Amino acid sequence: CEIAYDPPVSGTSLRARAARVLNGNWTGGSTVPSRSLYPHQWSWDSAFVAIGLRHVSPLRAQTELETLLAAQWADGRVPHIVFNPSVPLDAYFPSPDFWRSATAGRVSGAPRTVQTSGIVQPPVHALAAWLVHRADPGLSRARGFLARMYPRLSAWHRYLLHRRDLGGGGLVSVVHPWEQGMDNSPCWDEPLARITPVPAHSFRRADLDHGAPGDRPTDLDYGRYVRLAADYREAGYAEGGAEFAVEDPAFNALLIASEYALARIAEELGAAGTARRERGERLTAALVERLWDPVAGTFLCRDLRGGGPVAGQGGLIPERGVSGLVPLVLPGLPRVVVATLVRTVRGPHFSLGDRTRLVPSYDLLGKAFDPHCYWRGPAWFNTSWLLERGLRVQGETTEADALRDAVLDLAGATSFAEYVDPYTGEARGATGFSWTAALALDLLH
Ligand code: 9WN
Repeated sequence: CEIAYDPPVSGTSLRARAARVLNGNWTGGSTVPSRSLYPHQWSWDSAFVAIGLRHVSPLRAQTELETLLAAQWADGRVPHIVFNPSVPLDAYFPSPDFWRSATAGRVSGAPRTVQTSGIVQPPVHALAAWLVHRADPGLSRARGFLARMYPRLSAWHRYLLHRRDLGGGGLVSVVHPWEQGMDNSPCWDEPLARITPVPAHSFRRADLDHGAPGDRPTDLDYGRYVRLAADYREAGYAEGGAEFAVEDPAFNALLIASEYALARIAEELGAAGTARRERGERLTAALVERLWDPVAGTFLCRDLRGGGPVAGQGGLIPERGVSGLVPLVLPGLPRVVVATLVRTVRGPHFSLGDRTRLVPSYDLLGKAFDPHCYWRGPAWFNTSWLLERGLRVQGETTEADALRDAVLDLAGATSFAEYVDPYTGEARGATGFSWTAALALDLLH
């Protein structure tokens, strides 16, 4: 069975090297992001992994998503981590004994067979499922892959659209920076500053056993992450009282892209996709209405707990992160928004194709910019893959081709680094990182 999953790979081509990274990180039912730093299954990582893995083993790509969705909660949420029971508790923090999904998540219907976290990550899964299906439709149909995935993916989107519309304007809010996936982005500095951290000595950070402290979030950040997660857990993982509630452009754009993918999945299964397409259009309009800032030339995050002119609607956070560029993946954006976004990607704040080869995670001119610190400046491969896709969707083929070449060059040159210095391309964080290998594989096809 393992042999069928893992076709042997030989040679030194980029394809072979990337496939070997994914084989090395495969645990039998899913892929760890990195053997050292992240020894469990992560939600959006698995979606990106499946997108690349489909070119090497469509069966394993299907299994990757099936394993993740098997850990879905009864309320529809797909947890951001599915824990591997054979990994020691002290290998990653926060571990299952922190989240206590089986007890604290009982009201929300956490699974009993597997331990998970209680927060979520960006919903790239329906898009991934559709792309995985297309890699081998015969295998997918024979295994009933989409027929089994569809109800779970629908419930996942339902959870987000109904339980997470905390601003009442149609968009989804994240209640923790880990949910959005760009953990210590300067976009979170303002809403996080209001959170009282737990004392630093009350937890032990396993990440510092593997990562350079200067490349990782600070202890103060962690104190706040822990406070928010513990409060959410104590509330039984029910929304409502969230002290941190932010509408993020990338999270919502990925939901919309996935909603369009769900429309195509529905049609493949013989159902109608029209209502989902219409929802995608409505959500795109809400995204523009609530998060577009024409002066900044990008989408911004809306801090629902911050101050602003309309009570309960918070205000836009004046920081340019790569998240604000991700809506480029949406086909239905107004033309003026697309033209402005493309100018912003090329302009001094991100300087793509000029001073940077991959898209930095944060504004090069921003006061918090740091080329080495995690999501405060370094360029990541998943966001560059999304931007490559976005530029291509918008007909910016030359730019998209250049970005694709840069992703492939730097993925190989850095041994599939987790992130890189956006100016020099120097590897930072872990190497042998799964989504870097997977998304390079995807761009090779
Ligand atoms: C917390 C696994 C994950 C990614 C996130 C990235 C990082 C975790 C951490 O690693 O977050 O979820 O421990 O720092 O920020 O995007 O999914 O690769």
